[in-house]
Amino acid sequence: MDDTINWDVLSEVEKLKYDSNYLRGTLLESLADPITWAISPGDTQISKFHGMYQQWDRDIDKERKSQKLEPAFSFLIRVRVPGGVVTPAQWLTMDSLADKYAIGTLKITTRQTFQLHGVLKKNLKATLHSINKSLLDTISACGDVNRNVMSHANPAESPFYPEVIELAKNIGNHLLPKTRAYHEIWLDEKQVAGSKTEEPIYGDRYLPRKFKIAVVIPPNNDCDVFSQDLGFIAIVNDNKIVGYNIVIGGGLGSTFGLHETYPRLGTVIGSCTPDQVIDVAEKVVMVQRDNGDRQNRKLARFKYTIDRNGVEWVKSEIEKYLGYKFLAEVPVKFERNGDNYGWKKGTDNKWHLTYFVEGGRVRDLEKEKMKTALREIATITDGNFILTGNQNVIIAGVSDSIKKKVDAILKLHNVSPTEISGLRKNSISCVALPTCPLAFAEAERYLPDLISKIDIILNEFGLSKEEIVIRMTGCPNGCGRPYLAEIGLIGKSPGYYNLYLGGSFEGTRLNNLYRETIQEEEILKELHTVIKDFAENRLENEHFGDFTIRLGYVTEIKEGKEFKH
Ligand code: SRM
Ligand code: SF4
Repeated sequence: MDDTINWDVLSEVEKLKYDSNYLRGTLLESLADPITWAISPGDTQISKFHGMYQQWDRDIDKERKSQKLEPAFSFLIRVRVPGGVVTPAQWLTMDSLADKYAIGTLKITTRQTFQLHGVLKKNLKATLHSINKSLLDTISACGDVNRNVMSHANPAESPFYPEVIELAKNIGNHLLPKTRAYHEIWLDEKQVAGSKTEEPIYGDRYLPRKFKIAVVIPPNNDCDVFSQDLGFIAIVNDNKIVGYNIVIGGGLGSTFGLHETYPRLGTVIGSCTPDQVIDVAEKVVMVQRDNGDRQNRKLARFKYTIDRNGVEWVKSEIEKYLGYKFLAEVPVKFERNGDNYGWKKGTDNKWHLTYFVEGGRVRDLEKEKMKTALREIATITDGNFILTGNQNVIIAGVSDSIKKKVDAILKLHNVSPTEISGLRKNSISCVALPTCPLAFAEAERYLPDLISKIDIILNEFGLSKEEIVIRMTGCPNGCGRPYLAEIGLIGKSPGYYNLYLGGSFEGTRLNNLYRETIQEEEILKELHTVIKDFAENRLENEHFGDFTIRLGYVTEIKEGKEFKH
């Protein structure tokens, strides 16, 4: 026990991390306990660092309670896939694990990775074994550490893709915890007697809170770089990447009623050369480690460390840790967030198909067999799969002959890319019910139907092709990055949502509250009015979000602190 620390004022999780012997906790005992499907409360925190969350099926909660049974506990497993690149063999492993141990679906997340839902405690070890055998892992996919590093996803859109994806992987690897706890617990590695764990980057209590990093190549902002704790924006000059602008302190989570919590867009603090990026990432993480709030987890993200101490102070602190100063910011221009769909040929002379997966849920329906089709493609492709930060998949790097086969397989299983509205193309919904314990309302299971209804309105005004970013979440934590949407819907209670307008198409502006706690009928009525006005009074090429600000439907939010929910 470290007597210099006043444990009484720190959050409970700080003590758990410290006592966990570098993330071992009592997980082995919890796994061996046959009486319950759950793990101990302390281990539910520690297991996050190993890439899993204990959950229960909320759809059958009441029934279980009435039968005096414990909730139907199971686990969400989140994989670590830097930049979302998955080989065909890895895709096949995940596909079969979904059927064997999970609920039969693969969830592509907003951070370019897979989640399996519904894995029982008794099957955790076998699932993790298979994932690791395929050369993927789940280390640090969750927990108070750096999470899955995101990267520009589409190889067809930039000749710099290979450089950027390599960088994302290197940042992710560099920031992995050094403890062997994961390997001992899940992969049966023997603890070396007398060996001492050290965490030079994280220390013995890891970070105060989760930490997120992304690398993007303008003009595409497909990772929503301003929502990340730390972002790197490629600066291209003379046909090469000459450096990266550094953005710090983005973050979206907030809590209804707690006005000291708010979404915040990242601030650009300068730039660095490509070979400084890993050093910069390490030192930014260390500054947050040493200055983040360890008493109140609601205020522990890097964005609050920055707003508490000031951007200039945090910048100078990072420079102090680095031992050198940042270079000046170089102006860059973003044109959009989201994904560009369809087949595109890259400068690598290969074909890349960006394929829409609604809500990121890969599954087979009665007639449309997406999961089967993607499995079959994995058996014939000569390229990779790339998961995008917008919950889609790119069937990447295929030759001419394979391209034809991919099209044929998609057609055979009735899941060829079809003409969908510009609104649906730009939609994201978080998981929400039934698995997310924090959800107040539906999101993934509801947004597709709501979009069909909004599409009728868009159609009425000849706007069905108009690209408008819409995002829905079941609570204000922001997992679907709704605060950056042109139309944001955030669940308040079953069937009720706050409606936000005014985000920019480029992901560079927060939206603002337009209507509070409304149901579907009212959402549609409100949107009908605004969409009609947009059709009649927009400027040439004006995006919906910009229009709602220009016309005063909502005011522009300049700083996260102004945000209201
Ligand atoms: Fe998230 C918690 C799902 C991206 C902000 N998020 C959760 C949990 C684990 C609920 C929990 O703590 O028990 C959700 C599990 C639901 C389920 O059943 O699967 C969950 N988050 C997701 C995913 C799967 C949403 C999706 O549909 O794709 C995304 C997984 C990303 C990944 O692969 O790592 C996901 N979460 C995000 C993002 C977006 C992003 O990172 O780009 C955010 C907003 C950005 C940010 O972090 O500020 C986000 N999730 C949160 C928060 C609020 C954090 C905060 O600062 O307050 C929570 C709650 C928490 O940490 O206490 C949370
Ligand atoms: Fe759950 Fe809320 Fe995240 Fe949706 S936004 S997945 S409801 S925590």
